[in-house]
Amino acid sequence: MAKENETEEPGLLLHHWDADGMSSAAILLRCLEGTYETFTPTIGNYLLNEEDKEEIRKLDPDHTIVADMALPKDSIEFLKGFGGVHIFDHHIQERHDVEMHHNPIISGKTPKEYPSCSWVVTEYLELEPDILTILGAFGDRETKLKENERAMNVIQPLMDSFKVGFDDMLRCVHMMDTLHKLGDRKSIREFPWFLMDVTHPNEILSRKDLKENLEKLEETIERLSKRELTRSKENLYRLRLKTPYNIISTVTRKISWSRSDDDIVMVTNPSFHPGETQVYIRGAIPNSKEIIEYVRNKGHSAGGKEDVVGMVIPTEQEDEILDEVIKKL
Ligand SMILES: [Mn+2]
Repeated sequence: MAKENETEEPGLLLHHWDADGMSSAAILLRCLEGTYETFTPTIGNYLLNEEDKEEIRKLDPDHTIVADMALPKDSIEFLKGFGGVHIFDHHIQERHDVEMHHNPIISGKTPKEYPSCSWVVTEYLELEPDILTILGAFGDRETKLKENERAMNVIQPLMDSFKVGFDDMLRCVHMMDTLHKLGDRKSIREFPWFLMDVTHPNEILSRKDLKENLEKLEETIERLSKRELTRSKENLYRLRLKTPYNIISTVTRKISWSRSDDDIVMVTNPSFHPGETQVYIRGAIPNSKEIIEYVRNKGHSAGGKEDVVGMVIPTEQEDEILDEVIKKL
């Protein structure tokens, strides 16, 4: 991979906007030769939209490396139009027809063995696990890492050598993840360049800007979760936010956890992306699968689990879609 980029055009290093994506990109930057442009898609979109594509066309990359993002086929086809595509990932996804698609999870390995993309990249490059390797894992797994003995056997000695604890590492990734929660895409793209020189967690913990971000977000989440809900059905409670921050999942979880298990909480926010409404539903959802399918069949992004559904729908169709969703609740 090192000698590949011998032309004038930079390579494109496209990474997820979260702590794992930024850490994986930083590991790659340490090893790549030639010039690279870091890029993250529009926050919240697991695909390349027209704006993203326009920017990539302007960059006209020689080739692309994708880290920690399961992009759909048409986005990958778009990238292939510029040159070779190499993918490092750990999400469940279809195997793409590209130069290289390295994803141990689709080859049958378990998330316990590969808790993050940073883990995948570290192993692929035959590096010793270090601060960046474990930052990615903390970002994606948080406290669940404690149950992963295999991963902890790598993480614990590193934390000991840094003289930091589990909570300090968690704080690092929470600080890093403030960037996407605040929608600060520019800083996300710059962060791997800072991260690639980091050797100790204190270099992250001491970043004043990230500390301030964290305080601002915590204060906002606290305030919004205390807002009065409207009751729109038997056990369905709703809240409409108008926040430029990507915090709907945290706010919904906080409200839901403070209420009875029989309640359903639906939170909407039309102010993160203009024209799009984020929707989060949490609690005693009788049929989350059916709701996800309904929204996907309408051509919109939706996902979730038994007790949580998240979606992004056009604001102009919000009432129509949510009326149908509510009928199913
Ligand atoms: Mn990841």
